Amino acid sequence: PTAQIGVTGLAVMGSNLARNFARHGHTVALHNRTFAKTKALMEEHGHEGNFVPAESAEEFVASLQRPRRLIIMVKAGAPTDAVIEEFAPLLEEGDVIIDGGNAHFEDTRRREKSLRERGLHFVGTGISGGEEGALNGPSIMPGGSVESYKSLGPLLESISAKVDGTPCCTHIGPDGAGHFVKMVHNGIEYADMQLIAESYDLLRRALGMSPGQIAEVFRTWNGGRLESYLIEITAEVLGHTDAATGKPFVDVVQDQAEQKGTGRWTVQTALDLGVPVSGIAEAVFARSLSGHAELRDASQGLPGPSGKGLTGAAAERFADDVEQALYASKIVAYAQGIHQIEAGSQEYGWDIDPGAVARIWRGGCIIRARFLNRITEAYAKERKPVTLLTDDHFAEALGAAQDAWRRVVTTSVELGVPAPGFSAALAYYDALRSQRLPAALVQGQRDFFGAHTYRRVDREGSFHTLWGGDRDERTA
Ligand code: NBP
Repeated sequence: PTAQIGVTGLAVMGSNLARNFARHGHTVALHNRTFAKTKALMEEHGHEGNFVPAESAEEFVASLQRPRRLIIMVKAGAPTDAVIEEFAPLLEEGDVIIDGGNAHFEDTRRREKSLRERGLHFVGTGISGGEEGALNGPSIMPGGSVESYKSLGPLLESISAKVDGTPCCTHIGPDGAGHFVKMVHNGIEYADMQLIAESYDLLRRALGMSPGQIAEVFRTWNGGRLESYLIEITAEVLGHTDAATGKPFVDVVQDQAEQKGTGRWTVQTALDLGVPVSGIAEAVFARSLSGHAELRDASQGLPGPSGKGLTGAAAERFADDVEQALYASKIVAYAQGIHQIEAGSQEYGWDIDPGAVARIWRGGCIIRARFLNRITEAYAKERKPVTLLTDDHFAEALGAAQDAWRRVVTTSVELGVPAPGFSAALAYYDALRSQRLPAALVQGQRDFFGAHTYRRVDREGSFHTLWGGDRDERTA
């Protein structure tokens, strides 16, 4: 056998990963259910490196050096289980099956457990960066055992994106940790995109700027602390003119955002873990709201505010205000996502280092951004921050941004421009800084109607007030 790694599932992601491995000097075994795809890949790109095409599963497995490492890049869900079942019986103890698809981490936990019992390593791996990333360097988030990473890690690190010479790939933690972190990455991506979209909407509707002018604003922002892939492509999209109509591209696209489900998984999981990811949730809901055409049609006649737009000094500074609001809200989205990663890590015993996660998100993936360096620094400190918001750097940035952030939310409310991402982020910030929350009243209500009991600020124990009687307090 000559191949160091094998890829089965040669649609766009699998093909590009295989080519990426080959370009880095690895011999790559190729397999796909439909052999025509394998042949097509060989014809088009066979000259790029050392490939070993295989028609059958047996041939494919036989071409792999031991411990065998084979990456499955097929459609997530039942196809992944089918492929695992096809290959597992052909493998031997210590071999490593890698699932690079977008699997739910609970599926990954189940598969890992069952394959571990059969003496095989199973590595659920998050891969971000889309087709382009798969070919030129993605961000890679592998789960699975420490032992599997010893033989697999160097291969994955060699094809990953690099930032300052550091690979955007690290062992995240056991079993489903990699797919969990990829899921939260996508949740943060939803929030990031929503916040950028709200910034554009406010600049357009409050200041009357054209998409082309707003593209320029984003280009400027991309030269500063907001520098990131998403800001960069936003400027490109806003600056693009539709060839057929000559109109701004953004004006000819239907305003109904679609989703594949990883944002929804993030929020569902956060609900289960009891983690308040309000910014990510608003982003997911904003997409589903946009898709409800019937609600929006029926609501066209609803009255709006009398405010028209900004003028004078408020207009002058508004773009700068939005930049501040965007940066502050982005910090909140990442703080919430990291909280979820920490909660998942605790629940499942993964021991994930948030600083290392931020480090491998600096390149290759969709949310790659300059400010991720700051997150890595925050978690490299002797005393880890309880929340990203209270790390010195971020606390200072939030403090400096908050007046502008409040003005932006106020303006959105006054003009009737929805900004659920900005408002949710600000409400989260204010909730964390509040000494007392009205949750005390909620506890009183719960005790009143359901005898759910409450704890007191001044004494240990649980209490219940006899609301229907003499209102005496009892120890519960
Ligand atoms: P697809 O998700 O479109 O899957 C197509 C591949 O799955 C083909 O190779 C197909 O084989 C194979 N397949 C199917 Br469908 N059912 C099968 C079965 N029962 N047995 C064996 N093979 C089967 O490919 P993709 O877009 O390249 O994505 C691959 C994975 O990577 C997915 O999990 C996706 O969510 C994830 N991902 C995608 C992106 C992206 O940007 N596209 C980014 C990150 C992750 P055939 O040729 O014989 O039909």
